[in-house]
Amino acid sequence: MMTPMRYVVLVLGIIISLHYILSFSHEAYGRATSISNIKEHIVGSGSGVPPYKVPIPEEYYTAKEVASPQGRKANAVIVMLARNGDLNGVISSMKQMEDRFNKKFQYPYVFLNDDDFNEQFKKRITELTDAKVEFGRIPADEWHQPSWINETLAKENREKMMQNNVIYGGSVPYRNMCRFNSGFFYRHELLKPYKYYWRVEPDVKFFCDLDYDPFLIMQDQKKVYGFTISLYEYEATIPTLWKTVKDFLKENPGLVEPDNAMAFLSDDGGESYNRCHFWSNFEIADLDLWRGEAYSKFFDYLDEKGGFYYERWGDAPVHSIGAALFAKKEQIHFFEDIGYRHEPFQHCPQGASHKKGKCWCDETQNFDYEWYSCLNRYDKMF
Ligand SMILES: Nc1nc2c(ncn2[C@@H]2O[C@H](COP(=O)(O)OP(=O)(O)OP(=O)(O)O)[C@@H](O)[C@H]2O)c(=O)[nH]1
Ligand SMILES: *[C@@H]1O[C@H](CO)[C@@H](O)[C@H](O)[C@H]1NC(C)=O
Ligand SMILES: [Mg+2]
Repeated sequence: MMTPMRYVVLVLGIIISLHYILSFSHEAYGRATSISNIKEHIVGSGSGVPPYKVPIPEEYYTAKEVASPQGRKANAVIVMLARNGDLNGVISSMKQMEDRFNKKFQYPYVFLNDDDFNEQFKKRITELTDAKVEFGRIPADEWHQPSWINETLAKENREKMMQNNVIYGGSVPYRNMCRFNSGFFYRHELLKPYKYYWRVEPDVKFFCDLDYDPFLIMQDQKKVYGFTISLYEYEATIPTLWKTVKDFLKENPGLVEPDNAMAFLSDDGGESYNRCHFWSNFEIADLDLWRGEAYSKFFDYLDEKGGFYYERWGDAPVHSIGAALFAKKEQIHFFEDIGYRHEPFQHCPQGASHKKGKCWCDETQNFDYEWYSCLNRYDKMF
């Protein structure tokens, strides 16, 4: 049974609907004017294919840009160490790498992991680029703490570091990562064919278009190590590193490059370490610098002393000391025009290079000459 109230509501509803339908008839040509007309509009074309599913014809797409002059290209690779769980951060970094640079240059990628990358990881990564992508697994002995490390001592030291709130001080995997990046990545099977690499990490930002090939600059100008940010290392992570470096140099006097960058590392001619290092989450470098005799011996010496596990030696100071002592200072290149951020620091190109790269970072947010930066030491060498 309909109550009178419901009856009134129903009638009012019909009146309002009619009013709307009739008001359309005063509207511009093309609007629905009758039920049959509306039907025509809501029934599909019958093809069974929604229009958006019809591909945009090929001729609308622009040809792939190729930016290498005269088609020249370096023997180079983009390399990223990551876990399956880092996927979203990896994707974010890689997409920016492609958009800002590699879409034009088509350098291949190598992803490395201490575990197998899963299918979802490989699928999402491969979708992001037309360049070749390879996924590699790190041999177990190049990742895990070597058997000759005294675990009792290593554990005691990790616990002390945790009590002192040293960042990653209690972590073994972090130490494995630092040791691997210091002494093994450049020997990996998948990196063997290459001479230059660009190291990328998850969740970094690239702020500017890079319209030239940095690998060709490295090659043509005989650079071996490129950086964007330099800063001081935490003393607590490297208490005996410099003493170990000095012992190594005493035992191997012939290995140091005479025109080295010691002035970047030390303010007293090598007596003490000022803790300056290039931030290795960004590196464009020559793999042969690490593969060469000097650095190979240097890494083996450090590894034997155990500081990667008894302390928490980072790959950043280890690479930096290696580059500064075994290369000429002119071979270490500051990529001023690459806008880059890895939390919590960023390098934002200044002046002309900011405009040239169409950078989206705020020029005033720039680490270069902040109190914790070492760039002034780099500048002073020249
Ligand atoms: N496969 C693998 N990759 C790792 C592991 N730990 C770190 N990495 C990778 O090694 C690189 C450095 O690790 P991060 O955790 O970024 O270390 P960080 O840059 O010193 O510190 P934050 O970025 O501030 O956390 C990144 O590319 C990581 O994805 C690990 O246990 N396994
Ligand atoms: C390992 O380190 C512990 C703690 O410092 C020490 O007591 C022990 O003698 C060491 N073991 C060896 C085999 O050197
Ligand atoms: Mg990182």
